[in-house]
Amino acid sequence: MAAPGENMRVNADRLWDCLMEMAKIGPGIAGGNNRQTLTDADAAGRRLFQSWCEAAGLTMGVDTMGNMFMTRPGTDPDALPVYIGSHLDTQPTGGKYDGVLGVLAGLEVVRSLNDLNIKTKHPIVVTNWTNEEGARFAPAMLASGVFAGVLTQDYAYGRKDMDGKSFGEELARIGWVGDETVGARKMHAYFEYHIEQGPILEAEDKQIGVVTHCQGLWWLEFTLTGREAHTGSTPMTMRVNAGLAMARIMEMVQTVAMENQPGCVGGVGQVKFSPNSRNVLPGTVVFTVDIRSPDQGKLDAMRARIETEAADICSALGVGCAVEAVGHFDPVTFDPTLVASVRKAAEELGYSHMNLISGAGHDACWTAKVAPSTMIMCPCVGGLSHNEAEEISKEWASAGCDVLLRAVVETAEIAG
Ligand code: HGY
Ligand code: MN
Ligand code: MN
Repeated sequence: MAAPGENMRVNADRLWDCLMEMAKIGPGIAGGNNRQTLTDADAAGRRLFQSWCEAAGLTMGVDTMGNMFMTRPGTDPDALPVYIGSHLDTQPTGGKYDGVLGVLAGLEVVRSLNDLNIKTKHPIVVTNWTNEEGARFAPAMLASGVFAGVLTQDYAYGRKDMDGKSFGEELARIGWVGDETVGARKMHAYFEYHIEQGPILEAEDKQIGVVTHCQGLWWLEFTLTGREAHTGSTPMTMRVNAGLAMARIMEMVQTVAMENQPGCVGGVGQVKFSPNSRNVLPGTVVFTVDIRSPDQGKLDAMRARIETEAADICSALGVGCAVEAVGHFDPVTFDPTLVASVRKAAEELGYSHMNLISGAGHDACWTAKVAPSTMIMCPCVGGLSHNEAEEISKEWASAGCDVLLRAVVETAEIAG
């Protein structure tokens, strides 16, 4: 006879329907989502998630960073909870699954345990981390970084978006400043299920990514100071062209990353020209260089070289150059015991799988500093993410959720 929970599976249709329902909140213009953190759309998504969780018998706790913790009690009140988390906020032109899959898969795990009437020794807590994306308020993984004690709440509250609004003001405005002290919660373990956001699993025809590591990251915010001048009447020899300096720095970043292959990436996703008028040479150019590598030495060497060569580029053009690291985490090694539990679950379920290093950053990178943590990944079509065309299949979504269910139950221990 099968042991309790031995052939557990989640309800694939219920998970998929929830994903599609959540995708209606903060819709994009091309089938994806624009549910940026601390917007009214984010608040609406939070309320929907809360209603689903409370209908599943979970109780909500919220900390002063707006992190949402939805608890299913265990049989041993002294046992630390097993957390399942990710994020409901999206990029401005985000997909329907980045982050959302992990949060709603956590809810599906709880719903499936309720259906099976399975109790666990350790409580289970489904988590929505505030501002994982870092699109509106840099850096990424802001609230989980405060939770892990890496960033201060004062720093986080003071972060400003492009319109000058602060994180603290916006969190209060949407009414999600909780009463729990951020970071006070202790975890037995943390699982995060996420789409790969890269091409490997699909190319290798694997259903499950057993994530062993996550590459490290630097976000270097450059502020270049040129001289505003007429783009027509100013002779080329008289220009102090911060826009040209930016272009040369971006080209240099590309060169540095390509010279450090394999395993390094570098690029720029956001640039702000001031005054940003088509016939005025920019007085100020602000942009963020995003570099990443699983190799600590290569990552730090790239940073040093980019900062040095950027200063030389600016000096040659008479452009002022200031740089501030606005985001960073070292390469992460996930907990070997939890990684093994994920791999075992995939094998028992008969799902094809492979080890994977996460190219994108995740809240698990910060929880790994305070608790045993690991990740599970599913493929995404063409490896595309941070694009409204981001797509997965219902089968991929539920296979990873089956693995999550099994690994979480093994870690939370079925109560007799
Ligand atoms: O930037 C990242 O890797 C994540 O998507 N926030
Ligand atoms: Mn994400
Ligand atoms: Mn993302």
